Amino acid sequence: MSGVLITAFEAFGGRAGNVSLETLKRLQAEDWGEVELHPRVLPVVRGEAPSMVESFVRELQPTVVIMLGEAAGRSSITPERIAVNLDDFEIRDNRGNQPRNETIVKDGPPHYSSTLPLDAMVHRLQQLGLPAEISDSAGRFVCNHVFYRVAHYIAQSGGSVSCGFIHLPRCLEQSEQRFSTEDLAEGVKVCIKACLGE
Ligand code: PCA
Repeated sequence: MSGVLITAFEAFGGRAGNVSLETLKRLQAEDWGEVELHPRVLPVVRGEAPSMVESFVRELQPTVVIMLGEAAGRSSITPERIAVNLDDFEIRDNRGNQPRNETIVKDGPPHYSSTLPLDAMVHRLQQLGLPAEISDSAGRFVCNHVFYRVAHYIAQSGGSVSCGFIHLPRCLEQSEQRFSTEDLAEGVKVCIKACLGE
């Protein structure tokens, strides 16, 4: 059975909700058949969130790790290509941390690449009629931080886990965007299938 760890974030920056969390709840309610889906929610806190993902990976031994986050300014679903070794928070995280221009892992590589099948995911999203493109920047805030730390952990532990990050645009319920959380959940579902080669 294929184990998929999928994470979403709580609200941050004084906003009421987080589209990644609403999307995760919808995914959780679906029937996954042979796929063992492990949904988990993360605090928007540097350090704490990646440590949680690392312990989920140790505990659950998934074959795929997909982390979801909200990117308010975007209007398409954007699988991230890379995580960079830099924290430069323009706002505070939910514990008040605001590192500026700080390396995430001392002596770590400048970046890690997603090991998810990015082209296949974008193709399948577009087939569903959902705007999607690969993004070259996961930002410099908590999403990039978690992506970098988790990719580093997986690289260090020598495992073959596929790991990557998908930023979601805000949804219809939050803004004038045309996506509903149902659309976004459908989108993430095809991405999961692409990761599993289904
Ligand atoms: N988005 C933020 C952090 C949590 C989230 O959902 C980011 O893009 O870093």
